[in-house]
Amino acid sequence: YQAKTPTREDTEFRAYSHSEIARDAATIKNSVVMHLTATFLRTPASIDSTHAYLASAFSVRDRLLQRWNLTNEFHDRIGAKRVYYMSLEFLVGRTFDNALLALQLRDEYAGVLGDVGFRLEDVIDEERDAALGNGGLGRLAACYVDSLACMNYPGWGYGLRYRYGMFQQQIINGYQVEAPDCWLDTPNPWEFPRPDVTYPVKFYGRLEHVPGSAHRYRWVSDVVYDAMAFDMPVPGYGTTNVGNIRLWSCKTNGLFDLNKFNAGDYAGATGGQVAAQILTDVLYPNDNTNEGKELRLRQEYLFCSATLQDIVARFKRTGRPLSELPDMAAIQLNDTHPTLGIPELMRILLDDEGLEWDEAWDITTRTFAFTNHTVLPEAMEKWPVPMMDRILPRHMGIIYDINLFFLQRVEKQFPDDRGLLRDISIIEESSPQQVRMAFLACVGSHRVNGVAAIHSDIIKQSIFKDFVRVMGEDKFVNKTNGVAPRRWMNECNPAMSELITEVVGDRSWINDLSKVRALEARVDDEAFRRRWWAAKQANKRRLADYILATTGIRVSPDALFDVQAKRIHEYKRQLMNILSVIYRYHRLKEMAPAERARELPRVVVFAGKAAAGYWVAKQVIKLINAVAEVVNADDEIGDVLKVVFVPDYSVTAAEHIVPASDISQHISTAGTEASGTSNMKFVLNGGIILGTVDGANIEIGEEVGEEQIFFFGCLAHEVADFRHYLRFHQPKPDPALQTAFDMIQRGTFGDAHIFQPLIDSILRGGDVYLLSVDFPSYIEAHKAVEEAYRHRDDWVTKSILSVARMAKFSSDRAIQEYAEEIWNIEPVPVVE
Ligand code: B1N
Repeated sequence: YQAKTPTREDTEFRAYSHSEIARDAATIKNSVVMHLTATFLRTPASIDSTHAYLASAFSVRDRLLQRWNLTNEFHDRIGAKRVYYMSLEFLVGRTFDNALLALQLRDEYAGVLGDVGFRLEDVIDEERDAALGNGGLGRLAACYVDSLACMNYPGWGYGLRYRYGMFQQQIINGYQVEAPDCWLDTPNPWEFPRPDVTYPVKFYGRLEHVPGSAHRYRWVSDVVYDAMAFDMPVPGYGTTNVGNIRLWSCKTNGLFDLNKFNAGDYAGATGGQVAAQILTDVLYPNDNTNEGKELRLRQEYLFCSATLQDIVARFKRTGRPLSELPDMAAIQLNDTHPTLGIPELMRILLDDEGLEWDEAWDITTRTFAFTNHTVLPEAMEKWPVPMMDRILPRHMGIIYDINLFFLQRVEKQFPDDRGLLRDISIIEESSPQQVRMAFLACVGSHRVNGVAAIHSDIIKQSIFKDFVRVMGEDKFVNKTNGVAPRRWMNECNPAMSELITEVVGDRSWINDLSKVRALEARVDDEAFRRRWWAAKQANKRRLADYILATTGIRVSPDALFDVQAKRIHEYKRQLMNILSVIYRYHRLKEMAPAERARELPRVVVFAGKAAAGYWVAKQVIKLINAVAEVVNADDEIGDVLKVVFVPDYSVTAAEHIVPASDISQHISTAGTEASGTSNMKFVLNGGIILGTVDGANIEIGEEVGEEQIFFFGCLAHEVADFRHYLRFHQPKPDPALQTAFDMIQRGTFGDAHIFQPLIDSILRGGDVYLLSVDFPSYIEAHKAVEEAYRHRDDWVTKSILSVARMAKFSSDRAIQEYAEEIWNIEPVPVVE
């Protein structure tokens, strides 16, 4: 690749692409009308809000792509080192509003849309979420590319372009029912297809050793698919920088089988295309569980191969020797899902580029770093050796060699420790043998990090204990998660954002969250406090409307809004929450009307999806809905207690729910939630946490101060003993918990027997998540919350102080730490 010398035409080209984005109404209107007529064939009579959205989105996209080009051309030209964030999930949500805010064109577009008869809010609502992720891990990836763009760091996300994202959740008869998320059935303005960026990816086949070499093989296979790139621009707020998420889509590299076609086998003729497409058809809807399916392994490999080929090709265009790859590229593995990138880079360096093992290994380990996101055993990726050997024979061979050299080193360091060799081996000696992907990722990376302080400590003492001994403690670091203030404050909470802007004096806090500290000075300002409260109330009214629209349930914005919104999982203990609601309902029923009228009215909001095959989680959803139905219909109870399950939780739903919480619950069994990120979002929006001493709750408590958080429950170091005890002894539920069980068993919420397995998981199944242990302190914590909420003055103080002290949890802080301590990259503002 040789850049050509610029001609006069090039200069004109550049003058166009460097031109400032036009902000005047006439130009914007022109471009919207152009797309309405020329891209979508509308006449004034046939414009609906769908097309008003599409046309304005395409008009914004034009401007973004111009900046996209500038950004990447600039980074190429100055030879900037880039970070590549490899993730099987990017939970982006909507882009239109985010882009308008970033380009500071929101008012302009609102004006132009108003002229043609549409409200911006309605037009925004036409966009479908890009839901290419399950939960926290995928949303974290989206926040991180947002921060990269906003902070002018050169870097891209890499992922898969699933045709069907996270399924849509319907609630039918109280049960979750999954419907496909056909998000690409309408035109998607936020992706740019790149047919010229396509790589072949091989599967199966056999190996031929290259004579005269030590580690070089030729991999011969007939099964070759094509991975084609689609680029999603990531608008940076307050910068001309535009980031990128490059997503791969799979197809066959041939046309179709002409022989079969000519023989009349039409289905067979396109069979290969169908088989290829399947690879990027669906996102696996598992959060914190490893499905272990062969298709998933093939997805992972397609992703890793295309990405590494692309990174190496881009590097080779610089003309530098391969030994300098780690000076130009840092690759971050978002959990183990992209770990095959390690043997894939080794394969490219050994087989395609002809490097020797030691040099290839040195380049590889200096390039990769690995983030672990969970300690749950059921989430640990392991692949059967026979499966890996059949699908990826070359990679299996490379993994064996990586393991061999690693174990030789361990043996030299700790001679005669057979147990250590067995425990630390990348290959687990089970039958069949399994490849432990977390170990491979650890051995192949120069840094391993956890996602909150407690989590990073735990992994050093558990899954990576032996690796700390062998590779030293310095390899294992902490990078506490963060969230993007653009989406999770400025975009989703305009009322509060206006107040912050007023206090700070300008909008600079959106890219520099340390400035929100200025709020502390206003905490005693009566007028300000009233406006703060009013902003929260406005958000609660907005959520009440959303609840009415999605569930038909009417709730009072004057009640305490108590929210638990996250994936449904036993370790997150939605069951404990609903059991406490049942107990509350029981207490209310026992009261005399006058006493009941003095109770603090509360709306308990649940939202979240269960993995399609996770039976227990689905029963929990059913129980929540069964309780909601009875409680909400009880005239004696009225507004004192409402229970709501908001269906189809998504990024967009979260943008409605998060700003409206008074308290939010993050109540995982201590030591099980690696970090959590919604805990940060809720507090950044002036909500208070009711939570366990787990994940990032701990650091949030340290930052905001213990007056500003309600902790309860046993501590992580106590869990093992409780679990051990409960394996051999039935728990004796305290009276409150027993009351809740009794109510269910009496049939208060319908057929008791459907819920018996949930009760049994506590009474007979060892109560692995320690509900019986934490329930009494949980009930006490609820009382403390109520008491505090009744003192509105103190509550507002807590809310303001919390937001003021949350700067640490900006993803900008997290990304800066990664950049400086792991990636060794620098911000480079784009200049001409
Ligand atoms: O990653 C988030 C953390 O804040 C959460 O605490 C953590 O639970 C979440 C397999 C996962 N860990 N592991 C997953 C997702 C999909 C999958 O197939 C595991 N998700 C988390 C961000 O650090």
